[in-house]
Amino acid sequence: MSAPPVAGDLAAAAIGVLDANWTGSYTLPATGLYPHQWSWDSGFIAIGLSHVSPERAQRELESLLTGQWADGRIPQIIYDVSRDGDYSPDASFWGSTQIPAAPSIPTAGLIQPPNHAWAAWEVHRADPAASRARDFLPRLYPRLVAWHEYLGTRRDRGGRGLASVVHPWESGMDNSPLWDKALVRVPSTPQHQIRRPDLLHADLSERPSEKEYGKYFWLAEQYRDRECDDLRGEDRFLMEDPTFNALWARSELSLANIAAAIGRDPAPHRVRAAELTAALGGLYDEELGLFVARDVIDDTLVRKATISGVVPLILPGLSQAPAVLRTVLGPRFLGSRPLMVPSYDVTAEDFQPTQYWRGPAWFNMTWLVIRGLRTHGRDREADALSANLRALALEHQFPEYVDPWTGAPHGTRNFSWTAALALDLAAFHADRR
Ligand code: 2M8
Repeated sequence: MSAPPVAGDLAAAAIGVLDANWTGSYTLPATGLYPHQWSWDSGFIAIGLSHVSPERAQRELESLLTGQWADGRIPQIIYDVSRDGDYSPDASFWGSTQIPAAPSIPTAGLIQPPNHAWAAWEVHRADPAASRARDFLPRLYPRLVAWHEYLGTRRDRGGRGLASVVHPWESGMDNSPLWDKALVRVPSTPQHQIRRPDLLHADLSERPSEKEYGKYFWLAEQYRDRECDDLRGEDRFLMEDPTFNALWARSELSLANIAAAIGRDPAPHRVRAAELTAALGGLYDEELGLFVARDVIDDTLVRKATISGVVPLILPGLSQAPAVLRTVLGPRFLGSRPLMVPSYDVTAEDFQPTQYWRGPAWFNMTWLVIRGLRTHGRDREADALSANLRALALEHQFPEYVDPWTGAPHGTRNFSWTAALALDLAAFHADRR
C-alpha cells in the first residue's frame, strides 16, 4: 500500500500485517492458523482497510461475495484449495461444489455473523468517490439483500423474527459458555477422522478441546449430509445469539443507508432493523441486565453473562441500553478493571482468562463494545478502551486475543482483524484531532 493517510507506528505496523496477509484478492485472518477467507473476518478487515486502501477494502467484500450461494447465504469460509490440508475441515469435507445451491468455488456450508452490509457502508463512507468509481454499492446491494433474506426466511427457526445459528462456528464465538448446555445433546463421535492442523499454530490449551471438536464435526457432518438445507432434517443445535442478531439489525440500518445512496427505498430496511431490535427483547434477561441466548430446541434461555449479550449496544434506540451499560461497566466486565472487555463474566466460576472464547478479551468484541459505548454517549469509557486496544495490538504483534488484565497475548499473532480494527480506531482518533 502507498502513502497511508493514517500515520504513526501503529498504523505502519497494522498495514504491514494486512499487507502480509493479503492474497491479491482477500486477506487471510492469519497465514498459518486460518489459511482461507473467513466471512465476518473479512467484514472487520474491510472496515480497517477502508482507511488506507478503499479499493482493496471493496475487493475484500467482493471477493467474499463470489462465494455466495443461490439461496443467499454468505459462507463461513471460502477455500483456497492450494492450502488444502492446512486447515480442518477442508474443502473436501464440505464437497460444496456438488451441492446445487452452492457456487462453483469450494466453500463451507455454514455461515457467520452478518457484519457485511455494515462493513460495505463503512467502506463507502470512507471514500465515496472511490466507491462510485467502481459502482461498489449498486453491485453489492442486491447481494446483501439476498443474504439478509436468507437469514429472515431460512434461519428464523424459532419463529420469533430472529436468526438461529445451527453450529457454534456460526456464532464466531466457537466455545462460548452459551453453547455448553445445548452441546450436551450432541454426540462427540463423528464419522470423519478429525485432524488438528490448528495445533501446529496454537497450543491445545488455547483452542477448543478434542471433545468439543468431536461435537463440532458431528454437527457439521449432519448439516452437510442434508446438503446444508435448513428446512430438511433434524437439528440438535439451534440457538438465537444476541451478537449475531444485533449485527444483522446494525447491517439492516446500513442497508437503509445504502438503499438511499443508490436511489432505492430505505424504508423496508429501517422497518426490519426496528423489528429486529424489538425481537432482541425476547433474549433480554432483566436480572443479569444483558441479552442471553435462546435454545430454540427446548425453548429455554441460557442465563449466562457473556460479551455477546452486551454487543446489542451497537443499536441506536435500544430500550434496554441503560441497564446494559450498567452491566458492561459493572463487576462482571469492566468493573473488574481489565484492559479490554473479557468475553465472559469474570465472576463466573468457570471463567478462564486465557481459554479462547471462555474469558479472554478479543479485539473485535472490544471494538464492538467501543462502538456501542459511543452509540449511547459514553465516549470517555470508549476512549479508554480504544487506547488500551491500540496499545496492546502494537505491543504484542497483533495477537488473536489477550488475558483481560495482564494483556498477555494468546492464540496466533499478526491476526488480521486485530490489525484492521486497531487501524480503524487510529483513523478515528486522527480524524478527531
Ligand atoms: C475462529 O473460528 C474458526 C472456525 O470458524 C476456528 O476456530 O477454527 C473464531 O475466532 C471465529 O470467530 C473466526 O472467524 C475464525 C477465523 O479468524 O477463527
